[in-house]
Amino acid sequence: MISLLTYVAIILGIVAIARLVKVYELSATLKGNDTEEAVSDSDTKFNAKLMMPFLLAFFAFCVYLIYSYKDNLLPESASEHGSEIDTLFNFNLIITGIVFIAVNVVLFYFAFKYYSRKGVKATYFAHSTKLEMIWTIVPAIVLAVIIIYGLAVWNKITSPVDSNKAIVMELFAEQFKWTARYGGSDNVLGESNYKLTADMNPLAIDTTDKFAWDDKIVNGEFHIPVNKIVLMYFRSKDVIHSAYMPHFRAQMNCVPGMKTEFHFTPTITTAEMREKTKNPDFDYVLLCNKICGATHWNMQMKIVVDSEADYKKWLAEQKTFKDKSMAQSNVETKVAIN
Ligand SMILES: [Cu+2]
Repeated sequence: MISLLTYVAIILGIVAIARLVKVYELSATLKGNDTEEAVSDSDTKFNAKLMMPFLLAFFAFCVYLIYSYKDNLLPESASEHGSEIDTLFNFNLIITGIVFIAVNVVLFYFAFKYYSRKGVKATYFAHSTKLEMIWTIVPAIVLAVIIIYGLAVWNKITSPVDSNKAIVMELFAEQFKWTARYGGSDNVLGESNYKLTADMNPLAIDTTDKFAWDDKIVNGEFHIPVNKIVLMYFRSKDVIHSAYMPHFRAQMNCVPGMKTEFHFTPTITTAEMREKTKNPDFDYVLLCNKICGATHWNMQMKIVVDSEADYKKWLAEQKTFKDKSMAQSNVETKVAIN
């Protein structure tokens, strides 16, 4: 594929140089004010005729691109609200697609149809109220529909959720990794304050807050149960990151010094999705979608969607914040003694 593109680029480069030489010759002739000689009728006609094959080749290339990259598209959405996002996306794609096709057809067809002919003058008018009304009002209506529909979907998806009915957790972003924290047995996240950030306390958790003691902190991968609302809070240690979970059609900025939130309900377990995609290695993934530094590209964490029983089993195996800090302080004490 790359080699084919290289050949195409070389051929286009040669064509471009040939045209530049021609332009140089034409401008030399024009300097002698001999315009009739410079642009011959047959030249204009030839260029006009090229417009239609170019248009067809251009659309064929677009279709080829869509076909060859279709495997990189996301599988069906794995969250409750995801289908609404997909419908909204497709609605926008259809509208912009219609405009894209119409504009290009008209652009090249008119250039072909109305090429310069000797003795034929173009109609000239300086102003047309009717025309200006059409090209102002029609796009205004279409844009209003797109924006109002988009806002309605967004308001529905982000409407507040009862935290008692949800699994409360947090995603903590830093250059260049993610850490997940769960509310623990009380399902409440302990308070945090960026001023408490320390080597021993990288998540800046308030250790005096009892709600924090049973919090579970996990790295590498995190699990969520299927068909349960997951209420996620987001924080960042350093710069703005963006928590992006493409399969759940979910994304939220992680901003230093403040908490953001998003909630969604996963509907397909990892095992089910592996069957659906016929890919035994399929995994849901959390990515950073804001260029945040040198290894931003690799800032990711695996997400596992489990049955509720499996999720509970996994969570029970994770150490609590208190256990972890006790273990940590024991190590510190031993080091001090030695
Ligand atoms: Cu990042």
